[in-house]
Amino acid sequence: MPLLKLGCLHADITTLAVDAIVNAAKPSLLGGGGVDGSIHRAAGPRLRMACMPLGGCATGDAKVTPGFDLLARHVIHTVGPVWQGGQAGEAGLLASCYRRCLSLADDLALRSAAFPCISTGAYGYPATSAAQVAVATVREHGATLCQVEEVLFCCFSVADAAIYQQLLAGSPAP
Ligand code: AR6
Repeated sequence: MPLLKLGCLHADITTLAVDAIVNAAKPSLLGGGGVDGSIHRAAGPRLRMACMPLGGCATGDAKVTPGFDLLARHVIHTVGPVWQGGQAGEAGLLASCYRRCLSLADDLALRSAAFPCISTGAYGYPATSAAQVAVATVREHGATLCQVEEVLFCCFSVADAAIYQQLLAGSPAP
């Protein structure tokens, strides 16, 4: 069983040539702003067509489509929780997003996947707490019999990348 390698980078996720990029989508899966809007623009209109029959996606769940015009072969769409102060099960739902995405990637025998910082934009989840959930959940998955060999945390800001760098180095986040 290969060991799961974790990394982070400061990039636009639509430029990554990985087996799957993850989209921080809305429940309708029909496109929106933020990373969702960028992914739909870069993938082209066939992505929305592929999302239409999926029947939406519940918070904490994930669904997969082809990547169409993207370099990534697949898009795994997940719906993160809206931050409500931290007492509404947000951490569990966010962890579920990472688990479900990795489980779909395993089902498809994908080797590499890149995640944006799910829920930390329009949905308001504090960046450091979200990164702690993300890294812990992906590490837990890596301790199972998983197919995925490399997970990248794709940060759109230098500040987010610094948080992940510290967490991946084993230090407490800033
Ligand atoms: N590449 C990587 N990360 C990005 C990119 C990009 N091109 N663009 C933004 N980010 P958000 P959410 C980062 O708001 O909080 C949408 O309208 C961004 O800096 O995209 O889960 C959906 O349709 C932030 O760190 O997603 C939903 O309605 C992270 O991606 C809702 O927003 C997530 O920010 C989902 O909200």
